[in-house]
Amino acid sequence: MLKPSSESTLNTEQIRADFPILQQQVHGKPLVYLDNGASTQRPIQVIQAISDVYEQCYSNVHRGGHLLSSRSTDAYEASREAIRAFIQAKSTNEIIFTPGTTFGINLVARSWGDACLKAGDEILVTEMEHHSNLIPWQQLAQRTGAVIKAIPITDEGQLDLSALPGLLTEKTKIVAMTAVSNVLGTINPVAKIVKQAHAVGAVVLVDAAQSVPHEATNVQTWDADFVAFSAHKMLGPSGLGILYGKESLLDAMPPFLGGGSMINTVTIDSFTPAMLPAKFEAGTPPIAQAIALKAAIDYLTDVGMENILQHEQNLTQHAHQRLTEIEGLRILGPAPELKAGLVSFDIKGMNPRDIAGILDTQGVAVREGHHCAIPLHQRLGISSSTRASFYLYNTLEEVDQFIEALKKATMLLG
Ligand code: 7TS
Repeated sequence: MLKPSSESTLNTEQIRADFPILQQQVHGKPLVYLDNGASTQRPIQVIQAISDVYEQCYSNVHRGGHLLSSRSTDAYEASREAIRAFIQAKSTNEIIFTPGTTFGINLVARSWGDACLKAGDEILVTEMEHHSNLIPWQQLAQRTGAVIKAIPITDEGQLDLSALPGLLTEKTKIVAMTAVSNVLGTINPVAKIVKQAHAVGAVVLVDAAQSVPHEATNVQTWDADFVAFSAHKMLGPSGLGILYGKESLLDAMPPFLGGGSMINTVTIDSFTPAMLPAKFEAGTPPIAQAIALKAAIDYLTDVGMENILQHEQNLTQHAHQRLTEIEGLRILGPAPELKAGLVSFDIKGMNPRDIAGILDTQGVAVREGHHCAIPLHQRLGISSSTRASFYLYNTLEEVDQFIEALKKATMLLG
């Protein structure tokens, strides 16, 4: 086991000063925000970027022949380039603005899936998927007659890769997997699975909602075909996500939604689609959100993604160690060094809703429930759990406050 590091890799005091929302008290206690897996907070730089858009350059993009429209369009495209560089994609044609991870996955299931799947084909998911990376594939299977299979997990909460050779066959057309589990925190070996999937001719979609915000991402090293993530989980605005797709695949796919901006030519009864990426951006996009995401990316890049992951793992390790002080508590998922920054747990005989309610009275915000991963909870033998999820602004002291509040909760509920 690694030793908990008391020396943070990050200057959290300086970072926290950038987050106005963290300065408040809730229920008379300093806010300890540990619900970052659901959505993170925004630094003043991102809030300022949003208000700058509306005060200085807001207009629709790619439309008007006037100055504000070209300013908005330039900023919108500059953000696309910042995202390309952040995830190391080859081209901005591979970066599609969407409303979120869920939308991006549905786009692929509809556009790629309807065109490429037929009855008897197989879709391979994992037992640790968020419903966003399950239901679109179930709907696709209903439409096409394809069959869904799942990579099982081990009792330690990792993917059981020994099952992979038996599951991956020439029938497998797509593997849809999460890079990091939103419940277990497990960091999955994406590149390894992509390699094996490609060997049988399957494409791979990576749900990166919980990984892009927490670790450096290189879509080319992964060699993934599609990668979806959300801005609101990485200091960015809500209502915005990114779908990365390899250019050759996106080029061959039919548009998902029809409307303005996604066409090249139109007659009364036909159209030809626009080139990438416009083909997949029908209608007025989330303009201010997309522009402001660049400020979030600049912030994360300045801090350094390696430093962020290291910091989160220090917090997770400290939380793991201190959680052992609580009787009847079971941590879900593997050892801290195998996880991104979160810890979910179950306490024998106690309802997560009651635990989270008491933590809230102590100023500690956590999430409870099935976390949109019902099949995973069934595999774990429970119906719900409590989750503390960390980000760059959390501190070891906050982990201690969380543990003290949890002890209070167990005393009251015990
Ligand atoms: N995939 C994973 C792995 C997620 O954790 C989430 C959101 C999504 C997809 C969906 O993202 P959206 O932005 O489209 O909603 N996860 C959570 C969570 O764990 N708690 O609240 C939302």
